[in-house]
Amino acid sequence: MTQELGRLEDLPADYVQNLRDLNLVPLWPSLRGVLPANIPTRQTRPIHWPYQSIKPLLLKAGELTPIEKAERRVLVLANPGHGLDKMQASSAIYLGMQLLLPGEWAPSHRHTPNAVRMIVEGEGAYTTVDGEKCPMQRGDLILTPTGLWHEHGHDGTEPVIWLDVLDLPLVYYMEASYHVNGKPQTVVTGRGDKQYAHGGVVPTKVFERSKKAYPMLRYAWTDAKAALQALAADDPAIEQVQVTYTNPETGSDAENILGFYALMLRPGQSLRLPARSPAQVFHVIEGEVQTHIVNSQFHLLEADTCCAPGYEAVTLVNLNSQRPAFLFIADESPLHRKLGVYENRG
Ligand code: 1HN
Repeated sequence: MTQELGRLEDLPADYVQNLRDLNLVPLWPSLRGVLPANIPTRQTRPIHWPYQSIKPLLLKAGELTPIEKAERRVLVLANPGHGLDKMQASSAIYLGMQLLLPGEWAPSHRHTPNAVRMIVEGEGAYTTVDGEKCPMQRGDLILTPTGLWHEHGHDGTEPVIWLDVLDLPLVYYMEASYHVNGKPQTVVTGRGDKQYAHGGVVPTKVFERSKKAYPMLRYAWTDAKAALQALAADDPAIEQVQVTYTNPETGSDAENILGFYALMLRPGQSLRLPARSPAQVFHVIEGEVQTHIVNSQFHLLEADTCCAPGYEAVTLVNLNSQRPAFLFIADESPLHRKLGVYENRG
């Protein structure tokens, strides 16, 4: 049993004040708070953000705020457990839905937090990252890792919307978050997503390593989906039909702090993900999925997003008995593994 510890109120007020005047604090009244028994306190609540409620408000933002006044026109998917003003989905994950209208341009900048974009809707936009002009199509994942220049443009005719995922809350907490503005980039030849599109056969320079820390910046949905379908067809016994977005030269996670995955649920499949320490985000690329997270059940439609706190099992159910469902997942696993706090509790 955990021993009850002395409270602040048990101490003489003048003693506590003496301590405070010297910038000193007694540990024992707060010890259980910062180090609770058996399982951490989590501010991250299970939250569902339905796309159909975000989209009209995002389009309205397009009318209310010109891109020049926004730089990035984003509605942040904030978790009330952390306080909406903190703009965090979990302790390390930031989520936002971004709108770019035809003809608009979001100027070049770079920053310390790592970002990725998952394209939700629309054709004709592109993002230029480190000189590589990456077309944005539904379901594509595009990286803008720490320090790389990036800007967005749109030559199409319809609004384009994407989901931004950043490790901003963590980098901000570290007092390491800042940006630098730049000039429009010169587009270079040679695109990592073309060179590394086929995982088993990669450019021979792999053995000497390119000078790029992030050799592949765009992961086409057509490739990720084909990989999932091939995996499912190859072995009907695989329960978790999932791929990890990796750095094709090192085989490690695509970015340093957050992990990114695509998951296929077979028609009608119910999949239980074990309770692991990292928090997670689920975003539906195709299909309809029911999620069970702690005491919440969410019915996710296409383009819906939800989050789950760490240390909790999650059950995902494909509600369609004829067709597979496809999810994009972001989590804090690379961070937890690097820091040595990663746990799988089953
Ligand atoms: C950012 O640079 C982008 O480049 C989107 O599109 C969202 C949220 C916080 C900080 C920087 C972008 C962002 C961001």
